[in-house]
Amino acid sequence: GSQRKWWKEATVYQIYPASFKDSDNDGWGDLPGITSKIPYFKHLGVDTIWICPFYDSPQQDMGYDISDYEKVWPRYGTNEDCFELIQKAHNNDIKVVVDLVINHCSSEHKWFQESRSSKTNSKRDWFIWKAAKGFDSSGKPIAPNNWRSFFGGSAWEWDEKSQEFYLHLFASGQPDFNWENDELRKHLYDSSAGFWLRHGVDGFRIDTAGLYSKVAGFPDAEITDPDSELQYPGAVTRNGPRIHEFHKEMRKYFEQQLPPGKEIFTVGEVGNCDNSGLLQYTSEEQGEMSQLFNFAHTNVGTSGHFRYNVVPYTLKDWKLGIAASFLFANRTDSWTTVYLENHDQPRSVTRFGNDSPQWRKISAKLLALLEISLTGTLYIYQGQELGQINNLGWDLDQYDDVDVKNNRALIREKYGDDSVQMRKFEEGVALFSRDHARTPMPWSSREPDAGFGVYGGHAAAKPWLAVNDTFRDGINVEDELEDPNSVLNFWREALKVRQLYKDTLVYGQDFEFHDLDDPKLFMFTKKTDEHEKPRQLFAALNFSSEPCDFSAPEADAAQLTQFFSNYPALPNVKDTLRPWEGRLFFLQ
Ligand code: TEU
Repeated sequence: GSQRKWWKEATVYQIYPASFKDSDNDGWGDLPGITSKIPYFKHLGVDTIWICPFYDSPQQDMGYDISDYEKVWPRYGTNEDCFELIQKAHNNDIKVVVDLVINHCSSEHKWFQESRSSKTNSKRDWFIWKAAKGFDSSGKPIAPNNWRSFFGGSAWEWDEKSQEFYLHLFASGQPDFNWENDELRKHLYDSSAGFWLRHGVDGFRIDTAGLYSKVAGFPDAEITDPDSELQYPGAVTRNGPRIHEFHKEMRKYFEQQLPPGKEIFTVGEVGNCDNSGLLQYTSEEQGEMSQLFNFAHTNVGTSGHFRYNVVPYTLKDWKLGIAASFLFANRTDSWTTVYLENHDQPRSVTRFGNDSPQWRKISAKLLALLEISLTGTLYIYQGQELGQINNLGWDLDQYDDVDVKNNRALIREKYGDDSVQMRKFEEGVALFSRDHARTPMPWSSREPDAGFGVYGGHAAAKPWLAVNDTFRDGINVEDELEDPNSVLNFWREALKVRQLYKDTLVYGQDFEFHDLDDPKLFMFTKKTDEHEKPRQLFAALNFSSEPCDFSAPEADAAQLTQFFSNYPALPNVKDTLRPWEGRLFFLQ
C-alpha cells in the first residue's frame, strides 16, 4: 500500500449540497454555492472535494434516490453549473469526486416506470420482481421473504398494477436494480458514471458498494430479532457471490472512458466485511476499487442492526474498531481511508470527544490530531473542521430524515407515542440521527440562518433543515477564521503537518497499539517504510477530561522528539497529558 499516488495523499472534503451554501436564497444549498467557496477549500488546505448526490431526484432519501443520472436537480442548479464547478475546481488544483448510487434508483426513474408498466416490458428484468408467496385470509399478498429494509418495514413493495413485489433494501422509492441482467449493468455504468467521467470528474464515491450481488433464490434472512417478523438481511445481501466480478467489470468500464494519462480513484462504501473481503475490494492487483469506507469504528456504541440502539462501549472497543476499519491494508497492495464523520454519522465531537463548552474545542482538536496521524486517505466532512456538535435539545418533529420518520411511525404503530420504546428511540435519535450532520453550514454569526443564504439578497427562504444553534456560540466559519485558537485554524495547521511528514503520517505502516487496555489513553507507534533508518512515530492521546500520566514504549524518554500537539507546549509536564491533550513524537 505504500506506492505513492496523488489520491493516497489527498485530503478530501465532503460536501452535502443541500446544506453547504445557498446562492439563490431558496433554502437549499446549490452548485454555484459550492463554486463560490473554492477559496475556502484552498485556505483550509484540502485538495479534493466529494460532492454527495446532486442529480435529479424526488428527494425521498436526500438525493440517494436518483430519477435522472445525467441531470442536475433544478434546485441545485443546471448541468452547466456543474461543468463550471468542475472546471473552476480544476483551475485551482482541486479534484472533484462525485457519488455513484447504483444499488437502486428512484421509483420515478424512467427505467423503473417502464419496468413496472407490465410483466412483459423489456426492462422488467432490470429490477427485482417476485410473485407473492401467497395471500393471507384477508387477501393481502405475502412478501417473498422476511427481509427488513435498512430504513425499517418490509424490503418488498407490492405493485397493484402488475401484481408482483419489487425489492427495495432502502426506502420504498428506491427500487433495487437487478445486477444479474447484463444489459442493465451496461446502461447503468454508462448513465451514472460514464456521463460524468466524460465531463471530467476525478473519481467516485461508490454508494453501498457491497450490496449489488444478492444471494440467488432470495432466502429468508437468519433470525436475529426474535420479536419481529422482519429480519435484518445483512448476510444475504452484503458481499454476495458475484460482487467482485461486478466491481472488476465496472472498473474496466471506467478505464475505457478516460482520456490517456488521466487517473481516477474510487472509494467504496463497504460497511461490514471481513478482512479478506476488504483486501480483495481494494487490492491494486485485483483492480476493483482504490479504497473503501468500513464501519467498524462508527458502529461502536450502537447495536449495529439498528442505529438508534445505544449501547455502552469502552475506549478499547473504539480503538479496536479503528484498527478493524483502517489497518487491514498494512503491507499489502491495498489502500484505505481515514474518517470519523460523513452525512450518515452524527458529529464526532459529541460521540468520541466531549461537546461541553469546557472541552469541545480541545477534544475536537484531539480528534483532528488522531486523524492526521493515521495511514490512509483523509476525509473531512463539512462542519467537522469547525468542531461542530450534534443538535442539542431537538424535538422528534424537527428531524427530517426518512430513516427517523419511518422508524418513528413503526414504533408509534406498535407501542404508541408515550411508550418506553419511543423514549429509547428518542434518545437514540439525539445521539445517532443522520440529521446531526445535515444542518446548514454555519458561515457567520452575524447573518440570518448563520449566513447559509446570501446576505442582502432577496428575502431568504428558511433553510430546508434548521441551522444548529451553536453558530451563535462561535461555531461558524467567520468567527473561527478570526480566532487563532479555533478548531478551524488547528485543522489548517494539522493538515500542513500531515503533508510535511507524509512519509510517516500518510504512508506509515506497522501500526501497533501501546497499552491497548488503557481506558483513557490512545497510544500507538508506526513506522515509515524505508529500509534504512525507518522513522518511528509515537502518538500519545488522552481521551479523558482528567490529566493522565503516560510513558513511551521504550524506556528512555530522552529519545522522544515532540513535533505536534493540540496544547501549547509546556516543558514541565513531560510525562503527563492534560485533559484531551494529544502529542505526536518521533522516536529515535
Ligand atoms: O448508506 C448506506 C448504509 O448502509 C447506511 O449507513 C445507512 O445510512 C443506514 O443503514 C441508515 O440507518 C448509503 C448512503 O450513504 C446513505 O445516505 C443512503 O441513504 C443509502 O446509502 C441509500 O442510498
